[in-house]
Amino acid sequence: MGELSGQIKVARNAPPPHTDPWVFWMAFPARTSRVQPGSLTGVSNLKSIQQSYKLARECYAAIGVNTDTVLKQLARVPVSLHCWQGDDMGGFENQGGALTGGIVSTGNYPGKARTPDELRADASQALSLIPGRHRFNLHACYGEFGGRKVDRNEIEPKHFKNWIDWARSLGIGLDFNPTCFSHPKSADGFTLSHRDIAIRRFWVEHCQASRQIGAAMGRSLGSPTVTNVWIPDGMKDSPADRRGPRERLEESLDAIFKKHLNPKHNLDAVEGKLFGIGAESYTVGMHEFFLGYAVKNQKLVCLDAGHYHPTENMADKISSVLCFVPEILLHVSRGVRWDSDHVVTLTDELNGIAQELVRGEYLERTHIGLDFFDASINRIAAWVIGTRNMIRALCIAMLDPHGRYKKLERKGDYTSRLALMEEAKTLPFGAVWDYYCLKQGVPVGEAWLAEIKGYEKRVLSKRS
Ligand code: RNT
Ligand code: ZN
Repeated sequence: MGELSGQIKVARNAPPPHTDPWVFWMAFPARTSRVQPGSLTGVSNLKSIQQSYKLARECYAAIGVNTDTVLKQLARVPVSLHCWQGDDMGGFENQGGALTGGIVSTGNYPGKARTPDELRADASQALSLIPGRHRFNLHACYGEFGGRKVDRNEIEPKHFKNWIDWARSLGIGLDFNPTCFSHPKSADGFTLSHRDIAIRRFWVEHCQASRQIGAAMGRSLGSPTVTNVWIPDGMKDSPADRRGPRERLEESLDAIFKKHLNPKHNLDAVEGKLFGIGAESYTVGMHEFFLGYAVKNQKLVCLDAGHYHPTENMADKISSVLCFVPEILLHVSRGVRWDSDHVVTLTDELNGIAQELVRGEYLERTHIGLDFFDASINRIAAWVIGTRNMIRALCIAMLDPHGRYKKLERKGDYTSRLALMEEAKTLPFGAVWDYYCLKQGVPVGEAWLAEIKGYEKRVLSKRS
């Protein structure tokens, strides 16, 4: 009994105690107005949610899991929503550049955010439908440059002032990324590993400026910004020289990270990849390269769930990598055939990631972010579906009686371990999840969709 208590460590970048959503719930009951008894139908009915939760709580208590404790822990895990789902990675440089770098967003669903204010409004709408307190992840090309041409190596914290003010008003943290693509100086497919030293220097300066912006964000919001470097560098066909670009990349990264920044403000992450569209034969910054770099320099490794061979299990990498680096960043994503960026759904892969974070007690060393692009459906709904699934998977993993599995494993009773793991797959976690949404003041079950449809009618449909 009580095996779970004390097992789940909360994320280091969790909101400060005064923003504990359970206190928030008491202080701002108005936020719950969308979830009034009688205003919803079917499973969303308040009374049935409470009754179902009561039964589920008893069921979990019988196997030593305290659901109330789980929900408190769950509320302390932030997920960073990626800005680029809101506008297909367009950004606001207003220079008419197309998305390049071997990544692509397909679809033309109407209502895409065209301005920073629209994107903030859309993101606020998404956040209001997601239980808990989360974060927002910006790319450098989402700065506000007042109609001026500010090149990537000239960006400054002031260009992100409105984003910082917005984040502060919501009580959330920000994360950041240099944008080393969709730019004339990345047109031939190389940036930090370019053979031309002037181009390399340009991208080094861009990444240095990005770290400063990350630090400014972290300092003003009181929560470290994770600044993640990903580059598209690679070749469509087999290179003659695989070594040169990699050695140049290491040199560029050393220059970028030379300046020490306070980790309370900025944390550096590096993200490797398997291949990109148009760069199928050679990726300079492949996983082994960036893993090695991160271990050597004690940086965060960013693991993107769509960046490995399809039969590789990203979840299994977590406990390996965390033997050697202090913390990790996750880009939770879903690969489908050639694409690495479908909306996150509640798959075995996703549950596997959540299980590893919970069972390995890695939440306080992990920064969970999302990375998918879908322009074929309502973009705000894509955020909500993907983020709710990430949190739902964490909820399921926290409810799992993994302490019992570990005991059985230590005794060598693999039969019981397998039997219990299978039984757990049909435990009533749905009732706990619904109750969590209710307590957090966000729509229960499918009720969030009506909010999105209303917003689409009121706001998105008016955009050309
Ligand atoms: C690309 C990487 C990277 C990007 C974002 C936009 O394959 O996953 O994280 O998706 O920086
Ligand atoms: Zn990614």
